[in-house]
Amino acid sequence: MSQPLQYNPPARKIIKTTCAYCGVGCGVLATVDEKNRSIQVKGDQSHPANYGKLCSKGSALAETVTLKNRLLKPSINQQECSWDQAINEVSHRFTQIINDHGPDAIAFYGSGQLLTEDYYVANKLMKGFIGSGNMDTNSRLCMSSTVAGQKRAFGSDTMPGSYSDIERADLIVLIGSNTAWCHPILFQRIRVTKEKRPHVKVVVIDPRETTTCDIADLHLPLKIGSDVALFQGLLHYLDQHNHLDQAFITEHVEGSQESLESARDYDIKHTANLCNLSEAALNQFYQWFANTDNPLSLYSQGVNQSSAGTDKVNAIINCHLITGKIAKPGMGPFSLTGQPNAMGGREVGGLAHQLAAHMDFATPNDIDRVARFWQTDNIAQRKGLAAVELFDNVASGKIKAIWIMGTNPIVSMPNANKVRQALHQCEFVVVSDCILNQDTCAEANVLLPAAGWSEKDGTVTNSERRISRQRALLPCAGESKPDWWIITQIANAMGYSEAFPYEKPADIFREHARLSGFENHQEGRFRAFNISGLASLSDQQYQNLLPIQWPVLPSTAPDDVNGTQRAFADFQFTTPSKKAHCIALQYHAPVNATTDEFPLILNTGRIRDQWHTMSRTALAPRLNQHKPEPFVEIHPDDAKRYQLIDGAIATIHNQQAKMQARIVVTSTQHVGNIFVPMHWTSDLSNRGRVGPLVNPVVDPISFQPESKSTPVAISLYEANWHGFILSRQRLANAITDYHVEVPNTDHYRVELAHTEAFASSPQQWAETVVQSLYHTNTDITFDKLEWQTYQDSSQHQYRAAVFYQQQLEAVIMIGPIPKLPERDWIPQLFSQTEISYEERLALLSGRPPNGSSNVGPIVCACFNVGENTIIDAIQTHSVSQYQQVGELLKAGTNCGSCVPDIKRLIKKHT
Ligand SMILES: Nc1nc2c(c(=O)[nH]1)N[C@H]1C(S)=C(S)[C@@H](COP(=O)(O)OP(=O)(O)OC[C@H]3O[C@@H](n4cnc5c(=O)[nH]c(N)nc54)[C@H](O)[C@@H]3O)O[C@H]1N2
Ligand SMILES: Nc1nc2c(c(=O)[nH]1)N[C@H]1C(S)=C(S)[C@@H](COP(=O)(O)OP(=O)(O)OC[C@H]3O[C@@H](n4cnc5c(=O)[nH]c(N)nc54)[C@H](O)[C@@H]3O)O[C@H]1N2
Ligand code: SF4
Ligand SMILES: [Mo]
Repeated sequence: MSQPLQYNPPARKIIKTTCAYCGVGCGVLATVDEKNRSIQVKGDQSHPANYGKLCSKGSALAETVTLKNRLLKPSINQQECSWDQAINEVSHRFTQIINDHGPDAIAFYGSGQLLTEDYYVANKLMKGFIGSGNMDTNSRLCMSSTVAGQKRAFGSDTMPGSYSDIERADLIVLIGSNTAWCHPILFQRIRVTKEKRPHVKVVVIDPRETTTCDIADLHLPLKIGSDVALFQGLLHYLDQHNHLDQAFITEHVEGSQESLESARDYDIKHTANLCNLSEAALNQFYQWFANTDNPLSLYSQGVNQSSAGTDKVNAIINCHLITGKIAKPGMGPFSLTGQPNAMGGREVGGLAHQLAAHMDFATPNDIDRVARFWQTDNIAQRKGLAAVELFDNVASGKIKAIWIMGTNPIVSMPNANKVRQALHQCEFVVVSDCILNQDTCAEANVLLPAAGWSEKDGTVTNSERRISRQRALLPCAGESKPDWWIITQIANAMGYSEAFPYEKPADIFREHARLSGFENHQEGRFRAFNISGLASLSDQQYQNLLPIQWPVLPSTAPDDVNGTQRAFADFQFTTPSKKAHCIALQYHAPVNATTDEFPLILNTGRIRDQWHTMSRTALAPRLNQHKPEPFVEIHPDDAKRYQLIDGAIATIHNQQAKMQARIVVTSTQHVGNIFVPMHWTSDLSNRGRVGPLVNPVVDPISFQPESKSTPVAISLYEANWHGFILSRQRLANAITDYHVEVPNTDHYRVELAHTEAFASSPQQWAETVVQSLYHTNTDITFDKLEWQTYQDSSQHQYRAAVFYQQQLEAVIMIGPIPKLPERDWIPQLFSQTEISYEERLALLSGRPPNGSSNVGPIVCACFNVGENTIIDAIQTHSVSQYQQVGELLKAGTNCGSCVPDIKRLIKKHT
């Protein structure tokens, strides 16, 4: 078995790479200390995505490069094994299942977090050699509506614009995008643009009043799912008020008549009604769009994750086509991609209906073309199953083996308990991941340790079609290996070694680049995805590749380091006629409506400092403090209706499942909607996973799930008691009905609530808990711990502080209602070698000692500045600008992700 040629970090230990997280694709400058296996990061000033800035997640990357929770060795049925054994087992079982049941009995489920090279090899193995279309990816849950919409409009999945359009636009429309939290560096670019050019207008179209609204001139809190109506209304308005660009339409657009016809009923009154918006607000937006030469429409999951996702995408594109406001500087529809390589995965054909290099099963001759390029006679002849159907087929037993790479479907798929059950009963499950206790790993027969960010080497493509290098900074942890290597080994073991001769990522990249140019520009058609200009990069040139935007044609590369800033700049679209397509559309409400039994719509999404299923961001203590617990946001009217109290716990349920989350009463929510973040897993919260509730309804064209609209019911969770524990040792298991863990630097915090009363007393319960913490600890035994307790039986209050010698080991506080003593001042005590008399008293009284204050929930993750500290500064110094808070406390001066929060506090407290 050949070993992967590892990228050797150069002697100079500052290495340029790309951030591990979102599709902004920021350049990172890493200073590497290989001896101590640690890095420091800062933004790469030369990278055109971020020009030196990083958001809160990017800034904390160094804290995630830890061996804690790492998956370090391969295993078969929980028994550690060698790589040879693991590879033999996988290839043997796959081959056996293919022989017995045919290739469609096997599936791969990949991820936009794989590098392009990993993804290319996985897709080639499944579609080209195993001979089934069953390779799909979590991009199905993320980008597939955009893929389908762009394909309908432009003939290919190609986003025309560039980030530099942000600085050139005069109207920026953010549709279904919480840019401030999910694409923070682009949000900062928008903010700066607005500061420099104050006439620039920003419109936010989102049912929630998100942090992104901080810079909005207009917020349209539309009814969930009604974007098609809103943009059909705009199309009709543009038509009625003579804003069509007839010359552009005649030359470059097909289908405009049918499209305008389909919008005829959407006058402002009717549209306002469908969207639950005021006519005046709609009119304002329509006027701005009509009268601005360069509007830029950035959109994300509020658009894609819908049963009308593809139509929403086309509804937006239609308005740009009909006015000719597209493929020119500062304007156009602009899909924001989610994952670091959401775009790269589509380039290699990671979705089940795609083949490779923007070729697919439906386009005549593509199958034959790719087969000739790959030199295979076993290529799949038809598309495979899309994610939801794919897991349904795992559940029904039609798919007997599945290989999951770089994604956590037990948390992120809709109806996620069904996915867990499906994997549980599946004959053979292989999981490649870097994290040990990720939910999906628990269902694996074979667990393969993948190299992670900081160890991997390859390329990713960001939202603006820019290919950047991700470079290895550190050696692979333990026995982990890069994904491309793992897949190549399995391909070889299955007998396909001639087609998988790769020794390093550059070999794969060159082949991928060659395929993109293979028989491109034939039969009167061309494929926009063409990077054949990079097909002959030497290893050294690949190593040094600068961020570059596709297409990259042989005539331009590799000398032209910028590639193509604007796709379709000559208005030659990738359709047979070279014209773009307007699509005739009709608005449909989300598939499942509310009922008396399930009267609320559940909307789901992201928070500022966590990344998806938290496997990596939760490793960085400072990222766990902004929103430490799963929560549900609900409008005050609904809270009243359902008798919910801010700060208490709610139970949310529907016919599929039930979950619990902390209640946040806020008028930023629409009446009738609730919002729950997608992030919490079984590992950190026993009842905080929202995926099990999400309905598995999909868009009929893109098959993307409707993750933003599920009917549910809500009620108050009436716990017998509430509590929290802060402890130096980690609790092994959930000990109460409601249990959420918040990892921190030198201790763990667990928030608790329980349905039953204590069997005997809180003291006895607390002793049992602490005993379990020190059960396996050899240095400290339970009997050596010193206890201080306070109990008020009449008030049902209990507080305990546990010490070993002079150090704090644990704090436990219990009460009958959710409101418990403040705890934000306690963490610092864990770093002290001694706890003073005052501090001991304070712990028992549940109040910070005199003179020290409770900092409140952390707002600025970079400098650990709490809400109370900021409010105090605002009031003491009569602060009116967020920059003043920066001068006083440093808050907001590093990554800037908390600036909207600071501005809100200023607004509220001056
Ligand atoms: N902090 C952080 N950043 C991330 C990620 C992360 O996990 N954490 N993940 C990355 C990934 S993979 C992705 S895909 C992106 C997602 O980035 P976004 O799409 O910005 O994030 P979401 O929070 O999923 O959803 C965006 C908004 O859509 C709104 N919405 C819901 N329904 C509708 C609707 O019908 N119409 C409209 N117009 N809006 C609606 C929601 O209220 C929500 O505020 O973020 C990326 N960036
Ligand atoms: N309810 C609801 N559900 C959603 C969404 C929503 O808005 N609401 N959004 C959807 C969207 S847009 C997305 S993108 C998905 C994301 O959902 P997932 O993809 O399931 O989430 P992650 O936590 O990013 O999972 C990535 C896994 O890959 C591992 N990993 C990281 N790097 C590597 C690597 O290099 N190789 C390998 N083999 N493994 C690696 C990580 O440890 C982690 O376990 O969730 C979707 N689900
Ligand atoms: S915006 Fe933040 S998470 Fe996204 S790539 Fe940049 S630093 Fe990383
Ligand atoms: Mo995503």
